[in-house]
Amino acid sequence: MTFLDDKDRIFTNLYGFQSAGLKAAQTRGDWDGTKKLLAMGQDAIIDQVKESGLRGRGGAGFPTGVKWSFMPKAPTAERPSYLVINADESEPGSCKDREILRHDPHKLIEGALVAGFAMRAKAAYIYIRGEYIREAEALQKAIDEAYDAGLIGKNACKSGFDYDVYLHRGAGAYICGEETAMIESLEGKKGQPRLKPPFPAGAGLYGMPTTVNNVESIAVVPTILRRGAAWFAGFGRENNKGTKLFQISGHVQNPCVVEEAMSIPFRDLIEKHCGGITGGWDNLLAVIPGGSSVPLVPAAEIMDCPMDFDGLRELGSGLGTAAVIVMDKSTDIVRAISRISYFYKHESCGQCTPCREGTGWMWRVMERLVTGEADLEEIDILHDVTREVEGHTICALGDAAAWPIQGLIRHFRPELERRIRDYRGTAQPMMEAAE
Ligand code: L3W
Ligand code: SF4
Repeated sequence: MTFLDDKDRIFTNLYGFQSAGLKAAQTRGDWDGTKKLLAMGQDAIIDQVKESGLRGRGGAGFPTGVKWSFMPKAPTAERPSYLVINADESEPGSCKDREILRHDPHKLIEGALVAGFAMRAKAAYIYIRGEYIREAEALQKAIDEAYDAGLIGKNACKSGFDYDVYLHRGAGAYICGEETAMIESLEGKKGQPRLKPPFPAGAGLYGMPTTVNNVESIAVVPTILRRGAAWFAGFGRENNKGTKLFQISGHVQNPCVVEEAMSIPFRDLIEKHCGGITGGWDNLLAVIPGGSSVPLVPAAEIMDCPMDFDGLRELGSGLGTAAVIVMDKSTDIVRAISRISYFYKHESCGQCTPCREGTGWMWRVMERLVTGEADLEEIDILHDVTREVEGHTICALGDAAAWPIQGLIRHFRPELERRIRDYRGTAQPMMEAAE
């Protein structure tokens, strides 16, 4: 395995060793010749992004250049286009966008300009999660600097293109990270997902053509254009290209956020950047590789898995946001998944029945499994309920609530059965203790 060299890192201030301010960002190469990038023209920029193989970094992995190409070629004053940047990073385990917002905000703002220009947008709205207070301050400071320097706003970078960037703070609802709920929230309404289609590219913010992209997806674009699509596509493998921010938490020696080549095998990622598993490799139990929405993968299966969209999909899981949650053998895996169930029950917006009722139902059975109070047959009933929720809801939160439980049943059924046999009544219900 070849690891990513420092010279190939896009996020050169990820750890905040230097200032996040404009001057320091410029010494790192940001805003260098942006006018020339824009002079490539809209279609050429979109083609480069397509050729780079960049896929959305917010969880779904939709090809970024293809998404941009859905936007109208000739928006009008009555029907302008918008770019919405999803900085509502709320997926348990995810904390990569936070580092960009804190330490490399100019990469995001420059990316917002270039992406907005390419899709012929009038403005960008960056929707940041309410809890990211310092990050919002850092980002607003960088936006103000960019306006003062003439990099955005009227005649941005002296390109003749007028472009505004607005920062909008959320109020703590996970569901506002879903793109259409985010759009509703931006419009001043309660953040609840819309039915798709229509996709935002057809009818998004204020009913206008809109693209919603993740922070990382936008922030890498100026570097891709400067260094070339082929350079970016040189990392990873077919269909899974580029560099990627991995966020590794849990039972590793050094939890961290790190930029690596896509498709790095799990074992190499952890050895190189995290100093291994606590208690050694034999102590690894399971990994949730893409944030709390994706099913866990048992230790033996993930060791040599390429950490990318296809590699993890083949294991019945997913790359998601690349939030890698590592669990060693000290983990009560049933309790861990029950806690995730509680999260989805709490965050369900409640507008569709399978999710509103199903998330509560699934969590209550999970709690009975934690304490061993459940009957054996409830394992299959629980699995049936997850199948009824999955794919039958307006947005992906229903799937996200169902998949972790399906993963638990698939890989840890003997443990569930053992608890029911041996454990009945000996553990405290977790949420009663927590609330
Ligand atoms: C036009 C078409 N546009 C698809 C667009 C669509 C969206 C993108 C992907 O969920 C997942 C979710 C989480 N014409 C289109 C089209 N599009 N077909 O492509 O769409 P979709 O529906 O596949 O995904 P989504 O609704 O955006 C995102 C999962 O990511 N997740 C991560 C969550 C992460 C956070 C965070 O903290 N950052 O919340 C982890 O697994 O569960 O499955 O733009 O409009 N024909
Ligand atoms: Fe709301 Fe859940 Fe339906 Fe999504 S799936 S719209 S969160 S009720």
